[in-house]
Amino acid sequence: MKKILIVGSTGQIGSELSKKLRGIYGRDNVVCGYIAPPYPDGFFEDGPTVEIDATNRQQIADAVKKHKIDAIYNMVAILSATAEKNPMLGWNVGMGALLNCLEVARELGCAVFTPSSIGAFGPGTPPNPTPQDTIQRPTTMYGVTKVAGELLSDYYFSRWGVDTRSVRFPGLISNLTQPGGGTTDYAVEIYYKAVAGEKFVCPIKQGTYMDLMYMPDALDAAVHLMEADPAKLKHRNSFNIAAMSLEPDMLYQAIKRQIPTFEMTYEVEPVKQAIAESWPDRLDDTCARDEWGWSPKFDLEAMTTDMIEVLRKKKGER
Ligand code: AKB
Repeated sequence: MKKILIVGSTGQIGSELSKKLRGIYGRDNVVCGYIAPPYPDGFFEDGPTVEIDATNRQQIADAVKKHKIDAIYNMVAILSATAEKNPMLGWNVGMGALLNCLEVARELGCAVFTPSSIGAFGPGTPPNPTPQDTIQRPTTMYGVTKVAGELLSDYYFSRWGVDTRSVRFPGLISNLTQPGGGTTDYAVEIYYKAVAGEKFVCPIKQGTYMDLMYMPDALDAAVHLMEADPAKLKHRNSFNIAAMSLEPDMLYQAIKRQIPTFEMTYEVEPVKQAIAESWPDRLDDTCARDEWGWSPKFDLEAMTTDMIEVLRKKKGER
């Protein structure tokens, strides 16, 4: 059975990915790397864990050797709005973690999955639809690290034969661990506010379209790509994947259909708005569909129903 190390396993994606991978590969075959609290509920009881600062290569190498790891999922990132406030942090953490994972993978023979993002595109990119292979001149530090990361991962594949694979995630909507410091975080917060019976103040202007995706589809994408037949992959780092192209009012109306008392107003945050406007409206994911069978399950209505149900249950438990 495959043995997996998740670096950055307590964040928005990592906390759900660990459960998904343990369900597929077995509890003891997925080792969760962590650096600092908060930890998801049951984190230390649900399976093996290891303290790892991803900017410390030796700590990653030690964990890979100790647990005989075959594949590293590198989920470490400083999201777009935070990286814009502290660009050096964004670069050092994003690139430091990736380079360390790639070097350890090269030396010890592991595969590496690293998410890229819609943030890897910029204002010069065709926005609708954004082709798989196109102009990538992002204007954010987050985007710069994502483009550099895609290139570096392809370099490690072509130069050293390291099995590197990646998808460009849209803004992810989820209900286990909240994101922090992202431009698309509004699309998660809106659900928390609606279920709490509170008004939501949206930081993104009405009419600003971005790709969004429900977490179960994002996790499926990572697993399917990592399980794909390498002979069928013409691309590697990184695949466009898409599920929904939405603007804030569409989310608001979808929630309002289920919670009619819900209210939203706008108070645009200029940094987030500028980032959002520099990103595509809708990615073309034909290559992912053709090369490894990508196909999302959740649309806006299905996601909204599920989000509200899960968040209501969580609220009831408290
Ligand atoms: C962000 O908003 O920074 C992330 C992303 C789209 O990569 N959610």
